[in-house]
Amino acid sequence: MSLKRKLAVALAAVGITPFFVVMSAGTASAHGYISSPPSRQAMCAQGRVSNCGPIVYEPQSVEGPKGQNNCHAGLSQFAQLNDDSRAWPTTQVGNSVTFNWTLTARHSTSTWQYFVGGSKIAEFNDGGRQPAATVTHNVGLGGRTGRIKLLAVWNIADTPMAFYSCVDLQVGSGGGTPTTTTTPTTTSRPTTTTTAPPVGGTWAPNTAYSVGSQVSYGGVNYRCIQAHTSLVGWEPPNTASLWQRL
Ligand SMILES: [Cu+2]
Repeated sequence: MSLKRKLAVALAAVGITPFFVVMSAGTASAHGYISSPPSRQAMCAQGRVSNCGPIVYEPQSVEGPKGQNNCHAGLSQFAQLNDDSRAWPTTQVGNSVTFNWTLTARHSTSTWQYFVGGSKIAEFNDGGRQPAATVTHNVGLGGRTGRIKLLAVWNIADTPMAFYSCVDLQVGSGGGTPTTTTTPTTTSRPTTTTTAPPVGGTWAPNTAYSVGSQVSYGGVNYRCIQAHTSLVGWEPPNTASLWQRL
């Protein structure tokens, strides 16, 4: 083998390495969902809606083939998300809404789409770029009022798949920012939506916490004030609506 040939082989090997790194990152089970205003899967994960099934453990996993017009990506295990007969809580908003996505895997993205009643009301084209861990879009609701179910779709650039989030909104007049109204309050909320017993010890993600559970985080003790299943990013110092500092 000539020196030139050896060099070519070596370069090819180097070139393959990052390819495998990218592939292994792509197999992560974590993806993304709309965290505020709370999507249906966020409502379930936070314990604000009960009897949701396994979505409470992985609100970021509503993934299915592109082009669907439903809330559960066609996945039978998440069928509850598509059940409009459930009493999904709404978030009061004005005619312009800021949607926040929490991405636990930053897949390269073609488009973000927003639908109401089957009509596309907004689209953002990322041109295949990799998004940040949080993504924010401002979407006008086109003068719609009253209760609406909005479907948001995250279309992945390098797979045939998309992620689906439905958000139930109560659209009032007068605009304003919705962020203050999405903060969970302590009034009139079911407090026994998870079955896990109180958990002591150190805070951990992907754990069901019930009201009254006590944890420590960063050397500080906290008490759970709203039942939820924890996620990375929901550490007690970041979630005053879930944890009260003791
Ligand atoms: Cu993913």
